Amino acid sequence: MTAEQPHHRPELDRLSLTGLEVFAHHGVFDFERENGQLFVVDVELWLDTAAAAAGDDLSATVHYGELAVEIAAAVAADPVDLIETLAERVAGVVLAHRPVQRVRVVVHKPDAPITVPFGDVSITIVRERAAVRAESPEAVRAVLAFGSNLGDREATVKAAVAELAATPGIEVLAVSRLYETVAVKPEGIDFDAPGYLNGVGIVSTTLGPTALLDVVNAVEHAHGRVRAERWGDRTLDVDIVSYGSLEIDTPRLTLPHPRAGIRDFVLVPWLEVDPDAVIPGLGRADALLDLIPETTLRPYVGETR
Ligand code: A4P
Ligand code: MG
Repeated sequence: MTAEQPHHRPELDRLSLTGLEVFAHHGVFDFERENGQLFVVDVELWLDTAAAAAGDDLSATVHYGELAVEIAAAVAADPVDLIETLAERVAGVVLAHRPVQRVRVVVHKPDAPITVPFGDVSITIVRERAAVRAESPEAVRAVLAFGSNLGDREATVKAAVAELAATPGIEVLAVSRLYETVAVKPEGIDFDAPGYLNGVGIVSTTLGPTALLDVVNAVEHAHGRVRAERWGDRTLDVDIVSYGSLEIDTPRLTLPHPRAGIRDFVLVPWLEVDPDAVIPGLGRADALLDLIPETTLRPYVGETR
């Protein structure tokens, strides 16, 4: 079935420019409009630099010095209420450069008027050149697993789903309920660790598998995910359970996810939204679930205090 076949787009190169500081007057409050504050912008550009490298030709790539000046000018321009709006503006400036196929923009507002102590607040968006989307022939069905055991777990997972749904090239087809689950650590089940909320989403995507991983990593990052220890506590984990019928094992990406078939916290929510779910190469999810001896998971009914 063609819809299940991944399209093989060559991997693009990446150029990044981070920590660009601009003083500007964005915000919803009058004092923000009057006084102004610091905005910090990171951009990551996906483009093919082979031609530029072959000819040592600056015109075939993006001049990062000029780009920095353009972004700074765009950020300093007309004040807007939201960092979301600002991020869109920056993405537009970057995509105006022909060689850029895709861009990730992060806008930080480190001095935002928040009444409790905080480290940073930022928005991350990923935008593609329209032609790239149009060129992508087929949409592929992918299954994503969400997990969170730190912070406001429910809000984080819901925000992650919304961010994925808002990403060009991703359409969210179904989302399971959330399940309360006990943390699995390399040593086994850990009742002392904070409990997880787990859920599964089914998406249709025109992004290639690595591009999809880039997006889910960006969403994790935007929710303060830090990677300290294996299977450590986390604000947000988004794994790609499967991508069409693709089976690959590369340093960054293994598909299907190697442990999906032994995890009730993946199989149960997945079966809820797709009773005929199949793990490529492994078989039906319901049969795999039957092999798991006991389960501690239960549907999440909201915080009990
Ligand atoms: N990576 C390779 N393949 C994939 C894929 N299919 N999807 C790479 C996503 N990422 C993939 O992942 C480590 C690296 O795996 C990434 O850099 C990516 O390039 P990570 O998210 O940084 O770390 P992780 O989540 O700790 O690793 P992993 O291997 O995804 O762990 P698991 O097996 O998913 O376990 N207990 C409960 N109750 N609920 C949970 O959700 N999750 C884990 C994580 C442990 N215990 C849990 C839960
Ligand atoms: Mg993970």
